[in-house]
Amino acid sequence: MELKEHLRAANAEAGLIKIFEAIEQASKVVQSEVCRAGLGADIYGAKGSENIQGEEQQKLDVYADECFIKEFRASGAVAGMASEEQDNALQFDASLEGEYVIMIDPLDGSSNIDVNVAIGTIFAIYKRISPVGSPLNDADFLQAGKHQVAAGYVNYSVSTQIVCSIGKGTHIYTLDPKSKDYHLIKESIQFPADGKVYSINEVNLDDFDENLKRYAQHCKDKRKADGKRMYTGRYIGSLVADFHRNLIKGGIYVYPATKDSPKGKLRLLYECNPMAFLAVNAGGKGSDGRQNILEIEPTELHQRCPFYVGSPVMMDEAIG
Ligand code: P6P
Repeated sequence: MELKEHLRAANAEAGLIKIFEAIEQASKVVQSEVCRAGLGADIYGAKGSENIQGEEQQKLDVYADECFIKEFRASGAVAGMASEEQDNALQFDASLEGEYVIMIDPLDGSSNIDVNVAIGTIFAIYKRISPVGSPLNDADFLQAGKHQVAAGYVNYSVSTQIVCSIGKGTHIYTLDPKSKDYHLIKESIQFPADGKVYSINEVNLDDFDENLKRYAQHCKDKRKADGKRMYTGRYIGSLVADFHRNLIKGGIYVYPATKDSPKGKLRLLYECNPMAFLAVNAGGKGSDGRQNILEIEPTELHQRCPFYVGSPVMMDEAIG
């Protein structure tokens, strides 16, 4: 079943279906460039500019951002969007009957582009708060994650997949390279309750709070009945790739506050909230280490926060 048909069968609103058509189209354009990195168009490497985060933008970061802006603007369903690559939120023509706003990380893990490792697009979709047709304001974008009406990611990997939820389960769709359509391959995937994989960059170990140091040591020390290690570490440096493996096999991903990133590195609105929405709709959990991350009331567009997401048993063990 194609993605659009599956959404229609789930009674998704017409505007949401238009948005997912835009995501499908933009992701196919990005995928065709990602898989050609180094060939033809000069899209490898850094663009020679920085985003508002002060991070060096890769050429594909900017290219992907432009692709999604174009398709969302053309969809007629999106009033505006906030992007990791844009200092401020973009407002599309206010006269459009766009009922939705979108937060997006157009290409997460872009440092992996040059080494041919999986990267992703992460998006969160909300109903606008301001009246349709009027100018957007900050409140439209600074909504708690629990108000998301949909979220998802595109995983540009061995195959290109969209994993998304409209609040009724989390589903996986694979792009058929021949038909160029996304087809449902897994409906209502469930995060395994427990798992054996932890994804943490332990170069920051000395910065971890005592509780996380305890948990990291627990993962190192825990043995099975046969004396073999219980856990293994897997950290790809691409949130989408690590999350996707953990969603299927069971596991936990943690990016805590560190000396380099005292508020955490990941962004609440377009990385943590959408991934937590997917996790919760698959029976998993998402937290900032203290509370359900979907309850946090945002104050800034690009605010960062510590992030724990994964199998519920592992999350309870890690957070205590
Ligand atoms: P570090 C990529 O930049 C990203 O936002 C996530 O996709 C990834 O998990 C993390 O940062 C990697 O950060 O500091 O461990 O290299």
